Amino acid sequence: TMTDRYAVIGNPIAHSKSPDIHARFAAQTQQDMRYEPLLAPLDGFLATVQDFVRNGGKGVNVTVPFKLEAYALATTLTERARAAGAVNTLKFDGADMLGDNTDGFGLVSDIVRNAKVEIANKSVLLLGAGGAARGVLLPLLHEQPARLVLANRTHSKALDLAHRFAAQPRLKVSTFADLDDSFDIVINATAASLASEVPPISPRVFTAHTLAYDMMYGAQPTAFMRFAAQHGATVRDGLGMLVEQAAESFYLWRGVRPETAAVFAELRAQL
Ligand code: SKM
Repeated sequence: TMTDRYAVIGNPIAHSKSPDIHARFAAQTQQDMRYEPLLAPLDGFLATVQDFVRNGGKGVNVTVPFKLEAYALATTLTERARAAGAVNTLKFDGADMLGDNTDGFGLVSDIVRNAKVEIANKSVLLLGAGGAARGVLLPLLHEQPARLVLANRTHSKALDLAHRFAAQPRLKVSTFADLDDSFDIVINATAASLASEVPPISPRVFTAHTLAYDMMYGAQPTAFMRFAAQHGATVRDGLGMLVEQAAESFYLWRGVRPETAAVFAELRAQL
């Protein structure tokens, strides 16, 4: 029998840690599979997927900038993919393409299971209103926070995003300038850290009991993490989210749940 093939598709893709993560999951769970990085031309996502399926591909992770195209391509969508408006996991089954989004699951598991910080009944501030924020909103709301405040540099974008979740009374919107209360959990889903910048928010959002979570990760703490730590918060980067979203994709494809703690530690040591 042929080894099942999986891939992560993006542009760029060379930086991706997904092939390393999934190789470790496969070895640990003794799954006979391969997982490779696939660079798609910016105008060639569909052709790359079709070619991969023709060559025995069973599933893919999808990363920047193709998550919206993957959403459009899926023939069936999970509820969380529909809410995210984006797909990071495709599973191929004959002509059927199931589209899922495991990013929000990854964030929530990393906060609740790994960092051991409950979201239920807590106040949560989510910074950003782009794809990253939208991808995690429904899984965060499912944890039943006391309130979830969405804030974005462009206020109208936050209002538009919140409007899609109009039936959620716990979801509020604020401008950056109006943020004045402290929060139990502050999540940075803006791209500011890519430019070593911090969203322009009051340090009063942080206390000594706050978990400040940046969805980005790297060898060094991000500018957001340094800012939050200076104001007393406990900080965490997005490496755990990356490993947990991978584990959930792996489970969707293989029906087996890999252990994540050792893989997380190995990836951290490599950064
Ligand atoms: O959603 C994930 C995606 O599944 C894989 C990934 C990567 O390999 O860097 C990042 C995120 O977009």
